[in-house]
Amino acid sequence: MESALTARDRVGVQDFVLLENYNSEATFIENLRRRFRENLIYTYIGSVLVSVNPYKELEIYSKQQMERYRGVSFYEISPHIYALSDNTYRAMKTERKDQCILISGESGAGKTEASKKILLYFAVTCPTTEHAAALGDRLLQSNPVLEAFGNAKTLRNDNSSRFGKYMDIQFDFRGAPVGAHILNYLLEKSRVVHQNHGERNFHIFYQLLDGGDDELLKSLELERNPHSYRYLVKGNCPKVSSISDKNNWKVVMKALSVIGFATEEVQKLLKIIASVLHLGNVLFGEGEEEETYITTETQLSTLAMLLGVDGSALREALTHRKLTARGEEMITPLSFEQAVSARDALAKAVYGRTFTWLVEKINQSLALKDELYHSSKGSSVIGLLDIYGFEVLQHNSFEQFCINFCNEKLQQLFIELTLRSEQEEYETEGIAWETVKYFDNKIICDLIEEKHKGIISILDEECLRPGEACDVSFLEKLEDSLGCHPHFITHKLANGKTRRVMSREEFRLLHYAGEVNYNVSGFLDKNNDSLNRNLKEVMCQSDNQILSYCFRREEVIDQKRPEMAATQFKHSLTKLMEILMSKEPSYVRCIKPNDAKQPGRFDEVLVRHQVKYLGLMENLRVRRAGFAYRRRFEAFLQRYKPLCPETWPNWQGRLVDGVSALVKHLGYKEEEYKLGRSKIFIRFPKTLFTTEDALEAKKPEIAVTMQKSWRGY
Ligand code: AD9
Ligand code: MG
Repeated sequence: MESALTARDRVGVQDFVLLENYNSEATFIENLRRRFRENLIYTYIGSVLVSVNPYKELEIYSKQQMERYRGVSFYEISPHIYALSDNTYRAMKTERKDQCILISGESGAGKTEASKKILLYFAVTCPTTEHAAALGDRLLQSNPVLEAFGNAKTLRNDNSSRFGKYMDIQFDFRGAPVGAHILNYLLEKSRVVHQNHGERNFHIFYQLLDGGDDELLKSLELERNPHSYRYLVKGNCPKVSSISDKNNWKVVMKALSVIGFATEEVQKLLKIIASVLHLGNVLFGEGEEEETYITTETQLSTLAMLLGVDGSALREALTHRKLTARGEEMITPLSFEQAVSARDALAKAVYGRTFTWLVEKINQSLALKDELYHSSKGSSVIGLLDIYGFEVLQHNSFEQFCINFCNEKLQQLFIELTLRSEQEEYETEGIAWETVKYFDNKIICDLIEEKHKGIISILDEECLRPGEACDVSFLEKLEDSLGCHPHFITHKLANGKTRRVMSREEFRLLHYAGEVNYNVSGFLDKNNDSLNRNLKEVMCQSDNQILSYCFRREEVIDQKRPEMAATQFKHSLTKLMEILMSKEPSYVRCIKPNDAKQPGRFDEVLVRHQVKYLGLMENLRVRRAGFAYRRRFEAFLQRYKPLCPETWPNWQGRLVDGVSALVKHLGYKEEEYKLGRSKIFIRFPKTLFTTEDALEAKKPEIAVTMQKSWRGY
């Protein structure tokens, strides 16, 4: 039999806190690599779960595996997403405290897969009532629907979530799920009209063309070939080998019906999807007087039919703008470029608002039903956050700016909550708190979000000067106001010279995770996210109820300017932080092992970068400050009691005295450990390993009860 020592050499340690040299990044990565090679994709840092995407199906997610993890304490068996799910669930049930699981990592690291595994674990293992089972079904079925409409193939992930998602699951006092609610964040709408090379539009478009039957396509006046639609082939990659659009179409249609969408509603939804495709094929020409007109009249009438609006009103709204100046309405023709951008703005608005409607509709189906209201009293909630990770692309724009801002906020929360819980634990255990040094990224959050002074405020101000401001003037304003900020850089050097490596259209932010250059081109437009008023007027008269719900009359009448995109996002993040702060957090940190989406490849440079920006070393330092290992007295005694004649086979006295007798017998030195109120704290991993090895040597003599071993190293 392999000894504990050689097993450790081969597969590393299952908790990074047990690394002797915990300050070394190289040791950290080596531990990850060893485990990855053995298909051990999960490792803890204390209670944080680090997960490396295996890019292959592992046989560790079966129902039997779920049973193995039920009710078992975190450290007794090998690390797993089920262990984290089960611990969260039990903490919610026993302590009656709301929990949340925060999943982070870069695109393709496995966040969405992790969140689906957690959901499945709850659906399978929670107590079932008829209602809970039906809710579990709807909950699971909401995934394929949201993925069809909100995910797309990108260069980094064939099924990349292009929106952030936070889901609350509500449990009754018996621990059965009784309701759920989803919040969605910032859908990447620009993808509807443009995709980079090698990327696709949202899955649903391709699913409809590939999977919809002839009759359906005919009624929507669609052709099967995606090449017929300009919006679908900007990235020149309508087919993806790993994806079966046809099968997924069936899955999505079934899911919609399980969730409770009526047939007519699905028809209306599909009309909207088809209308976006037709809208992309509306083309413009320029007359001799530079007036813009539509050259694709048949397309326009099909489009009007599908949108359920008046054709001539739509034509006019796509080529003219209505303005109110000094109480008078004026109609001015749009230039060719303006018409193209009005058309694209309409496509983005129609798709984006329909997506929001879809989430609301799913929420209605998952909502806590009135008749269950009483049984849910005193119940608790588990929240699940699957949100875009830090992004650094070749070309970073407004979307990356928002995504990375979101990650700064989450990092801030993480630092605050981890430190807080460490401190609280030391206090409740009556052990002196040793302060830890860490980088506080509040300075970067302020740089972005501070009122009047931050980047978002400056951006909003520029958006309020139509005609005068442009992307470049926005950059100049940033330079004027923030040029001296230690985390903000542009091409201008303090001595008046220019930094040659940066373009004149970029600003660089020194994020906690690394440096990112943002190109300001398009910032104002994307932040404005506006739709001409006459297009809104046409849309709110639609006879498609989904559209008339999405485009309200009040919006046209109300002249007040709606919040701009970045500010809206900032406010939704503030609310999200409040929600998360009020809950007990658990963390899943996902790592992508290579860029080729291949199993078995562990690219060290790529992994090192992620370890850095996920703040894992910092996390480990906080966790290791002072003590490497801590365990409740009863768990410690239960495991090691065979090593001491006084405690074996049973200790009858107080737990603390038993632990004390045990460690004295084992020869622990005073500086090696401390006894708190309910836990023992051990300073160095070496002490624990020596004890483990002694246990291993004694194993043949030990009763079967001890066999729930830690062989999961
Ligand atoms: V993005 O930010 O939405 O672009 P995610 O969500 O982090 O990204 P995702 O969960 O979609 O990544 O995982 C990407 C792909 O990796 C999946 O489609 C699977 O093919 C693969 N994957 C991820 N996790 C696992 C796993 N535990 N087992 C097997 C996995 N394959
Ligand atoms: Mg995802």
